[in-house]
Amino acid sequence: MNKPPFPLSYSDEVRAALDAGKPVVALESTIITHGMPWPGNLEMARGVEDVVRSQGTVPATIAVIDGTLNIGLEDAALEALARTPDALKVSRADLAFAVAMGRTGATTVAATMIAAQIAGIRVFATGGIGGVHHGAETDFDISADLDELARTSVIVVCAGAKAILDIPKTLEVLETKGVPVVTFGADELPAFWSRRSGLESPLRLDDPADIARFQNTRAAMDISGGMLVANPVPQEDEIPREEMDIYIRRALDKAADDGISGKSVTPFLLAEILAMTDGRSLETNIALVRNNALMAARIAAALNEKGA
Ligand code: PSU
Ligand code: MN
Repeated sequence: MNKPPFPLSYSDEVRAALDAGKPVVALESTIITHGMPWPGNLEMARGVEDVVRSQGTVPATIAVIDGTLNIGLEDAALEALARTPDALKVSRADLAFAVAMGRTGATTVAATMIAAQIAGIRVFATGGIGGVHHGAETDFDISADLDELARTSVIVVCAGAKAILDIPKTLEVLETKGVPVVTFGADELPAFWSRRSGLESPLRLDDPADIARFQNTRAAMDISGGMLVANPVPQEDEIPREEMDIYIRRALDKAADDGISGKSVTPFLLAEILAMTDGRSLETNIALVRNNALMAARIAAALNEKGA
């Protein structure tokens, strides 16, 4: 039986690239609506798209707009979304809800992976992924991003996990689920705003072509699922770990005092840290997303080369 169609739309630029077999990089939108404040969020989103274009690859920012799953947003739609902080934050559980009910929703890493797979896009750049939260052994707060990485064959480039998460537990869950974690150009896993986490990376590669070869080999062996590429923030943009740890601890205490739970936890912590660092964390955040977009573009180009 054919699946019934659902509202799906491609930007002209993405449609043309996919038709021509040109490399495309998916970009998420929760970072725009829930990860950064206006107007820095729009500036970030546009800048990141331009970084992808600078490599001869095409950006596909993904979101649900009034019930249509958009693969690539025209600039006016991108701006409108950036001005909609009350957009739904949609993950695997509610991506189809937003589509079915005609709502507007920003996609998390998990939902963006699903959309990328629908479109045949194999690489995706973000800032940080969701993971296992501190205290997950009692409140079970583990992001759906981890399950998605286990089941959907898309390479996700991030700057590591933020220490607002329990990074050792996040690594354990990824290992259990069979998700490769590859740090680019370093032995130590990065921690988002900081280049160092104190944890050894499970795998290391130094060339985007090797990342492409690794993922292609997994596919050839029928090993389905995504891959997490951790790309350390450039040195000149980082905020050292010792300094970040202080802000993170304070934000976590406040979240506990205020009884924040569920989907609100990550956005709450990010907003608190932004306020505490007087916007410096935002500058670092923008720099690392751009750096990840560049890496994703290089991997997408490598995947496109014959024989990779
Ligand atoms: N982590 C960040 N910045 C983000 C997010 C996570 O450092 O913006 C967003 C991503 O879209 C991610 C989502 O997929 O939050 C995870 O949310 P949750 O923990 O509720 O699954
Ligand atoms: Mn959660």
